[in-house]
Amino acid sequence: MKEKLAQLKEKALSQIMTSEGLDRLNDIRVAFLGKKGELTDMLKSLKDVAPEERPAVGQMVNEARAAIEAKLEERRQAFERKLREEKMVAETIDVTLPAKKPMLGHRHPNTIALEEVERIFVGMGYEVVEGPEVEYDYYNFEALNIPKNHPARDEQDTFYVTDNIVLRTQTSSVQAHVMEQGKLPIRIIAPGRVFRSDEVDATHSPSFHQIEGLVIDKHITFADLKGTLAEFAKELFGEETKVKFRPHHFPFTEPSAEVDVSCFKCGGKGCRFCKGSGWIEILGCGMVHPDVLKMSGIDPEQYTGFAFGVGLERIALLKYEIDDMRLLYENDVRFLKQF
Ligand code: 2NL
Repeated sequence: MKEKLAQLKEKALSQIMTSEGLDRLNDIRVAFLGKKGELTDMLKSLKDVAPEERPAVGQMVNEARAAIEAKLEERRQAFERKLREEKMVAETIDVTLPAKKPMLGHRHPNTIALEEVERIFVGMGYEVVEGPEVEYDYYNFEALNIPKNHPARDEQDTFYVTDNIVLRTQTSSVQAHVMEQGKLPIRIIAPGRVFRSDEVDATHSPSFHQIEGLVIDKHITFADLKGTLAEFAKELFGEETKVKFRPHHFPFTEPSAEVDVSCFKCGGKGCRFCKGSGWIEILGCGMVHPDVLKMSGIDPEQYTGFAFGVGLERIALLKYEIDDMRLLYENDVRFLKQF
């Protein structure tokens, strides 16, 4: 019996020492110490041992049990330590790695250009006003001296919603509302989306953006218009920029002009950018037509004013040297993230 006990103990200890994994360790515990385990069996057969030897053999069984349990515990702790270490290695974080940069959005070139133009005019005391994109024919055309059958209506191929409602072709419609409200003087810019039934190409789109300006007060002259736009051009394109006013015609202004700025690439000498001329066209303007003032209830004998209209996309394309307007609408991140 003693012999068998010693063998059993050795067998258990060696199995424990060579076991791999916590599951296997538990199997060994059940095989030796469980209800039907080998050591438990041996404890049951203690009754066959001579009574005088029972205490000594019983003590040996207990010692064997204690030794096996101690070894199981030792092995279990070793496994757990190993698992913990493996986990630590696997989960190591290299705190010296450069952090992932969060993706940052960019302002659209149109937005940058708009904010720049707004900054300039707000700095000169203008207010920014907005109005609806869907507009009555009256505010888009009639109030601006463009009656039905006027050829200007064909130039600005209009999207009609109904017979007398259109998608605005210019933000003058917003300014027509402000004039009609009758609070004078007026010093505003009206930026916004406008619509014209144009085919898409490098310089045209059926929907683009315009910024119009309007000043109405007593004693406003063409000199005020020239000074204002000269200052605007300098702020937008640089202190060296010169402006040139060429006679033009718009139905809503008289006299009217188109304005060129000296090429900010070559300074006016002529280059690829200004197509050799040294000048770049940027806007249209003029003195508000007396009939336009009258139509809004403003007395042209007392008040005069000037107005101008500039294409936002045109400014953005020029300032950021973009050669195709379509890039502004495609929202390709590779393009947008350059600004
Ligand atoms: C252009 C020309 C222009 C105006 C817009 C205007 C507005 C009112 C009264 C009179 Cl309420 N005129 N706007 C005047 C001259 C030119 O725009 O070529 N824009 C891109």
